[in-house]
Amino acid sequence: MTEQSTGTQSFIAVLHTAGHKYRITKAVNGKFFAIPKVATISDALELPISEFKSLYEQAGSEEVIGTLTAPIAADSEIWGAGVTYQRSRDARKEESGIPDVYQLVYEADRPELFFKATARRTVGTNANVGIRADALTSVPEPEVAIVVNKYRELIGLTICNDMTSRNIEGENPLYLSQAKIYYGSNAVGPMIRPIWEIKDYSSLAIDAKIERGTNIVWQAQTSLAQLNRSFSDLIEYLFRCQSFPVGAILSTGTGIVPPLDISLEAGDVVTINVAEVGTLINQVVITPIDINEKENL
Ligand code: DO4
Ligand code: MG
Repeated sequence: MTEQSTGTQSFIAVLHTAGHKYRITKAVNGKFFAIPKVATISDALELPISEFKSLYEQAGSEEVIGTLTAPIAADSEIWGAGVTYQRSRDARKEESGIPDVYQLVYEADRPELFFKATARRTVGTNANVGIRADALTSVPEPEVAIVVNKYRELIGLTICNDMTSRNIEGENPLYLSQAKIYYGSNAVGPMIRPIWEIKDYSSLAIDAKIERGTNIVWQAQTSLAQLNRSFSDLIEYLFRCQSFPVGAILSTGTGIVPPLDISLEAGDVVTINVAEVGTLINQVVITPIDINEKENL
């Protein structure tokens, strides 16, 4: 029997084990099981979805023990899409000295796509995310991320916190890479919900908050119904003129952005919940250092 027919939820989870930094498993009821013939997310994303699903459904006999980490592999590429929600467009226009580019990209056929992270710059749930020591203002970007195999098939959904150094991007959009890519600038997880277990993802609720000590300093919500692009359109553009032999994770953009007077501080806790997908929780540190080398190796 499949999880769908029994109503039990399952997730694609990655564990840091004694022998493997990024071991793929199937999580059911708090336990993690080996998936036959598949050791990593990259192995899974090299297979057509029908083959991977069939192996995934066979998992359940060999339990794997380890610590939950980001649902990626050592060679994963994580990409971002930008200005895909009206709220993101408006926030960029407010913060930027050059607002027109955001209006133009929101309306254009071609989406904004950017390289976001490698495994080294990515953490999972309950790990630390970073704010740049040289940024004046930093914000979380709570996003639904799509996991796509090498055949452009959508395998599942996860959550991405596309951490952003707001004043650096605001000063000049050409500083985007510095605003978006640094140690600890990306959190993904906690796990991947297989797409075949989600009946209708078109309007999943997305909630986020920043806690500082015992106070909630910001919280907001949106839904995937507000996304101004389709997943298939984003995938089609991502795969134009390039291939992804071990698949890719594409974060689909933020629909909630804090007001200009809110900036992350060390010690803050960022929580992002996406219905049917899970809750990603990260504590904030100031990062001149390689978070993954310090904490997760
Ligand atoms: O244009 C800059 C990046 C936008 C972004 O990351 C988002 O809208 O989520
Ligand atoms: Mg973003």
